[in-house]
Amino acid sequence: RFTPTPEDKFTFGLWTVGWQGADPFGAATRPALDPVESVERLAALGAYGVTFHDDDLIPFGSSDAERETAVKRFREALDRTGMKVPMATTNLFTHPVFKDGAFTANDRDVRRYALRKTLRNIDLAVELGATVYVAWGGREGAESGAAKDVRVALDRMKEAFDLLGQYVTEQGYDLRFAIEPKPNEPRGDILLPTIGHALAFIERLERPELVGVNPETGHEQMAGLNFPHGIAQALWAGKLFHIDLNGQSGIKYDQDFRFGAGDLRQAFWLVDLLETAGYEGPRHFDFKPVRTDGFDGVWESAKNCMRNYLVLKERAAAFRADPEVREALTASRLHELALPTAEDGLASLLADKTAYEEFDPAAAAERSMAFERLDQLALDHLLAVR
Ligand code: GLT
Ligand code: MN
Ligand code: MN
Ligand code: MN
Repeated sequence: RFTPTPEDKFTFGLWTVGWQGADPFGAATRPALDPVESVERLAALGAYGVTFHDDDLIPFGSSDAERETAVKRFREALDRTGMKVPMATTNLFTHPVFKDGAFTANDRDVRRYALRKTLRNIDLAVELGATVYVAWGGREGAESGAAKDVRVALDRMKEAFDLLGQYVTEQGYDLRFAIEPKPNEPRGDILLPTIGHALAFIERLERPELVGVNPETGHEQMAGLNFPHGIAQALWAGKLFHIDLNGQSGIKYDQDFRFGAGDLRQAFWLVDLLETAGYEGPRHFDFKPVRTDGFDGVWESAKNCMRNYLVLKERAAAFRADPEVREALTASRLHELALPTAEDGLASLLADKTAYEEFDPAAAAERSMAFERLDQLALDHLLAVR
């Protein structure tokens, strides 16, 4: 029970279990992990696959020979374990060259370099079987007002995604892009800070059908937003191409806790949503094992990201199956929300005296929505006391 299998489609970034614990105030607390060991251990824990930044696999500045060896060892580990690589991404934030951004750096040479670095890794991503390419613009932003002309920077951002879209189209690649929003950190303010900003941006692109979002739990919550609501809108727009699951407690620095830590109620509603909405992509964990722990804590937290997802999946299913919940949903008129408001058409709405002239707002205002009972039923199921 609560033991994952590859069918659950759990995936992890190499950079998650591989995080060495360096933060702005302290040095690394753990040694580097060999990507091959990560693949093997995650496979043994029941994961479906791994994801990577170019630099996670091939250290920045590697020679062509070193690159070949790293890719070969990685590919052998994948073949041995049956692990998949559904997604890959580019590191456009660690090297100092990206201190003012990548696709929107003021320095044009840096922008051209960032595009080439990305295109190079797209080839590798496709070779390894990825169908989603994530773009987290962590350094695309500013700390002060005049430093970035945001409208012009968005032109450059659009230019970058248009070129990337042209590239995968011309190459005939089966690869779509997923923009990962974040409001701040490491920049004072980051461009495309929320799911909503990203969705609006995507519609301005040359090939909007190739671009969706990769929202991260904690990133929306850093902005005080309701993550399941954001995910629901991304699903509604047909744009949930990928997802980063982790834990966050309120509006503060990016905590990147394991999934299930942080805001547990939002995690419950999120799993309920993903499992009922027919989301079929990987359940990807992007967390940082706490730097207080050794590798025991790394593998323990990786295991528990998956365990917590499965526990919440069971709890959410129990909630949905409970006859009292169904009754409560009816009392709260959820079925009525599902009815079109004016399927009879505008003319008929205008002619309908019961809709306005004869409508009694005072009487309608008196009907209780009965949300309290419904929410307590959810909490009881979440706490497994029903
Ligand atoms: C980085 C960031 C994550 C992004 C990754 C993709 S890397 O760790 O904090 O949220 O998803 O570039
Ligand atoms: Mn994060
Ligand atoms: Mn992320
Ligand atoms: Mn992160």
